[in-house]
Amino acid sequence: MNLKKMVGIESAKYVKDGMTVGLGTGSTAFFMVEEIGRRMREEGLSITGVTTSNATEKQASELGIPLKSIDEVDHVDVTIDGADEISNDYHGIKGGGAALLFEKIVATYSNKTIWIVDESKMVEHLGAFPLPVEVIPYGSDQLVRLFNSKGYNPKIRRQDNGNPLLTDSKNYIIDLYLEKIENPKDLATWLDHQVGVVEHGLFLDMATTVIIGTSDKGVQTIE
Ligand code: ABF
Repeated sequence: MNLKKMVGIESAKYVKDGMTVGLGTGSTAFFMVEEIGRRMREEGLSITGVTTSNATEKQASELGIPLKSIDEVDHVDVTIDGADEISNDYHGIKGGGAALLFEKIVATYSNKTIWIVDESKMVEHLGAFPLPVEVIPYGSDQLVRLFNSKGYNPKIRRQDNGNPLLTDSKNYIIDLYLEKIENPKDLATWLDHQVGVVEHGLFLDMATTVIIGTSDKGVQTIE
């Protein structure tokens, strides 16, 4: 079985009747949402979903999963989401799917956060995957210049037609090609203070559980 599908199905076991569940974004989270839909149909599972992107909202709606916005729920019991990189100390880079802002918002109000990945996402140090930074369009070129001056190799993420990609919040993504992030916490703090930066893809100390699909040892769950 596909490693992403394997961990998507495994993670859905953490979803219990009556829960409010943060539904992540990406090709791995896709399988988790599908499995929740299957359990609703075949086992009568009843949950409330809180989505992290328009794409997941579309998929969940088509499966008949009842949905609420993050502002309509008191809290989220568990959020299950993918990741682009997870380091040895379980920090993550997310945002390859341009959904990092809503993903971080939903994770922030979740009692548990489960990341589901295939083994290719596990790294020693963060940074080989370009770090997504969500920015307001006005001033984004100034931020590119600032990131360039810091040696962060910035690149505005663009659609095939060459126009900047717009997130669900109509912001831009600037990807920082850092190769290796020596101190994620310092970088996260610095980014948090740059005017025009809405959010970044460093998810530090946010995962309570990581479920890894491996080709030789099946599913590995780290709590
Ligand atoms: C999402 O999961 C994004 O932050 C990240 O880009 C994606 C990982 O994607 P995939 O599961 O498709 O590899 O949370």
